[in-house]
Amino acid sequence: MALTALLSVSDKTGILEFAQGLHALGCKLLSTGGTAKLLMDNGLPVTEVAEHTGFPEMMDGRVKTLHPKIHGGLLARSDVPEHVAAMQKHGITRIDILAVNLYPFEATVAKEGCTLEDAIENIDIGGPAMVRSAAKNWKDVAVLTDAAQYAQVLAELKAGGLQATTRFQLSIAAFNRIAQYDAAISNYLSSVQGDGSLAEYPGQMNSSFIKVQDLRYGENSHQTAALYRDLYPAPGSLVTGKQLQGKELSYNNIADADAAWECVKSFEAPACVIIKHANPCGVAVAATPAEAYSKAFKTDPTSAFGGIIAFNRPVDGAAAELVAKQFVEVLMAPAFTAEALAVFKSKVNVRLLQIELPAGGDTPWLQGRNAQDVKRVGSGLLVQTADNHFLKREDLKVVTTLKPTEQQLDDLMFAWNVAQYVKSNAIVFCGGGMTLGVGAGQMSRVDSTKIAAIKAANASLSLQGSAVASDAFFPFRDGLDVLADAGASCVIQPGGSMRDEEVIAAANERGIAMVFTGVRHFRH
Ligand code: 93A
Repeated sequence: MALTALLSVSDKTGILEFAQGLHALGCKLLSTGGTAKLLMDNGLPVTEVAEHTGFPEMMDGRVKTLHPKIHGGLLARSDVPEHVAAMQKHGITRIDILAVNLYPFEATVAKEGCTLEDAIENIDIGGPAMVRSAAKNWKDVAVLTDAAQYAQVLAELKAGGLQATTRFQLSIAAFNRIAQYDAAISNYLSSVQGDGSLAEYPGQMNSSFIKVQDLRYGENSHQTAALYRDLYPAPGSLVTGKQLQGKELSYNNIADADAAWECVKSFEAPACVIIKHANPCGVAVAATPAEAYSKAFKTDPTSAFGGIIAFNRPVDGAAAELVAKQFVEVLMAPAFTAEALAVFKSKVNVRLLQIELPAGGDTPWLQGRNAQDVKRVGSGLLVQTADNHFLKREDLKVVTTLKPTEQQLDDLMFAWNVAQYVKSNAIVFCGGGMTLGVGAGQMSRVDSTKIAAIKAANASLSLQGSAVASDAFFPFRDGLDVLADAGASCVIQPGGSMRDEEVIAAANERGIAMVFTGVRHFRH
């Protein structure tokens, strides 16, 4: 017997070709108003749902397919005699294939100036009802909720019929889609405040994530893990990246790659960032990626071994040659030239990750950034707006008698930028567009300062005349004394300590120029 397909789609992409394919296979086509019109205009024989049910579409289309002839046709089991008898008794025809995509709720609420009324009108009721009916009855019905599924279904039908596994996969995809859709509605509606504006945080935190891949294991080998992405990831974000070659990315690779990518994107000049254990162990800006890499590598060659390296410019042959001399876990960039790819061809284990950055925009550092940061705590969730504060020179307040020179200001701004991506307590010595010593993640600021100085000494880098950034204020003068002893000539820090006066006096005494930012960059 000929199959019956019901097509009801808001996004008409690919539907005509799909319907033509079904028609060529002898399928009977049922359709709702707008979809039916498109198919008829293109010469396909279509029965409108209204004609099929004997009820017109009504109430502005709110009631189109909510009818026993539709839901009976989707829910009846072919292996239950009572279901088959009920169909016969009530003149219900089986619907074998259902293609539905829903009213564009997510796109509607994403539009500037969307009113509550617009949003409500775009809540699809009949579509999800049909999708759920069909997905529940997957043994009898194939449900398509995405144009990307049309080709495979047609191909299998042509080859003699749909596989049961395909119908089951389609059912899972359908329930996933409905869950996302309902989450979007629930998140949106619970954010509407009394005055009609939207709250920054939804009253619900319904997640809309899609699994990207299972990972071999988590942070340690006894932990299982997987990577998920936002339903609509921001362009230029890590999860939009494409792995060009190399071993499978691990959990730690991905965590470090994210740290590297967020940091490198924050620079406007060609930059290179080398990350180990989520902290930068070398950051530099230069005229070319190759130069930036050489400088970044010099900060801490020992730690850079097996690092995650990110560039904010295409990696060319020269940069690739240099990087390939070391053991590298992951190399990421907006693009790789043919010469660069040739260099890594024989290094099959090196993971190359290409993440395209959207062109233009006044704020390239904001591209692909999350608006929110989320952290699990016990059975709870901490949510905050992401640390997207970027400092402008005019925001700086000079607090010492000695004023920083233009060159020192450049170095201080660079150091501050890096410090934002270093785990607290963060102390970063810089000079000439590169990091000279990084002290990260210590419980005391003075220890971070000592470690940063030790790191520079280990790499035989001079700290004489260097610029230092501290992610938060110095609670006492001891940290300042350590960095002055190491040779620093200027310091950037938030200020705001009870003992600011003591710290400023120490800077004056040690001949250091100091600026306050008024903001801090804790990162835990
Ligand atoms: O307004 S609804 O919630 N009520 C319905 O009964 C119904 N049936 C299908 N929305 C309904 N649909 C949706 O209409 C589908 O999910 C699809 O998005 C859209 C297709 O309408 P048309 O074919 O007229 O463009």
